[in-house]
Amino acid sequence: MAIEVFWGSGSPFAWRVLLMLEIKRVGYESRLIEFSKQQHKAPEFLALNPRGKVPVMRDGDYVLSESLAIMAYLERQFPEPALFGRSAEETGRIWKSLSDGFSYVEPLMARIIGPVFFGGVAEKADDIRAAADGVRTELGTLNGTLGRQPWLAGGAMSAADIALYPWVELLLRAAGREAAAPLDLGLLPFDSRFPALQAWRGKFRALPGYDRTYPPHWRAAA
Ligand SMILES: N[C@@H](CCC(=O)N[C@@H](CS)C(=O)NCC(=O)O)C(=O)O
Repeated sequence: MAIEVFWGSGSPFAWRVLLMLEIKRVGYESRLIEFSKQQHKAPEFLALNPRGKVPVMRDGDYVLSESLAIMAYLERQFPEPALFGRSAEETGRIWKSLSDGFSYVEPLMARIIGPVFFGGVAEKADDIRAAADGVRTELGTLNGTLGRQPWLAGGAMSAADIALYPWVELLLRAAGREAAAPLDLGLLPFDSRFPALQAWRGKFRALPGYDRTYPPHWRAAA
């Protein structure tokens, strides 16, 4: 029985897991959970993850939630290509970058993405602008890193790239929304402001299997 992945369209956490599976060329059964139908709060899903969040992975009798935990599991089950490093130094650099992402970069991005997609832009405008200042600084740092080396943690794509990539896409989707226009987030045009990050996005889009990971409702709305 193939690994099953329960995911939601546009969830950056779920997108990481799909990318990891595609990059490792692991076959999997896609179980798309529809948030609009509250499928993530249905008893069958809560039995897999009582928090009612995607992603969830099921491999035989083994069920796991939390995107980074699933990525770590997949790395042990399917070691090639190595995405958490081959040496202590590489592993340290990858976890440093992952930790920068979930500790500092992603929470700032979430303060922009949340109100743009779910409402409250006018009330939260000051906080969004403050978050955007921080995001620009963080993206500038990442852009500098990617100007010196091909991937966030060195010469090879790693879990650090895979974990951050969906957040960048989600941020840019939010930045392009009409609701974000009055905020002047200073993120667009992305390719001239952050050219190395733009080139890095292009490498993701060129991955075999990338299309299968792309949020279906984004495509439908395009
Ligand atoms: N820390 C979790 C976060 C998962 C998460 O927040 N998933 C969101 C989608 S982006 C979700 O399922 N939200 C539904 C809800 O909370 O009701 C992970 O890394 O997997």
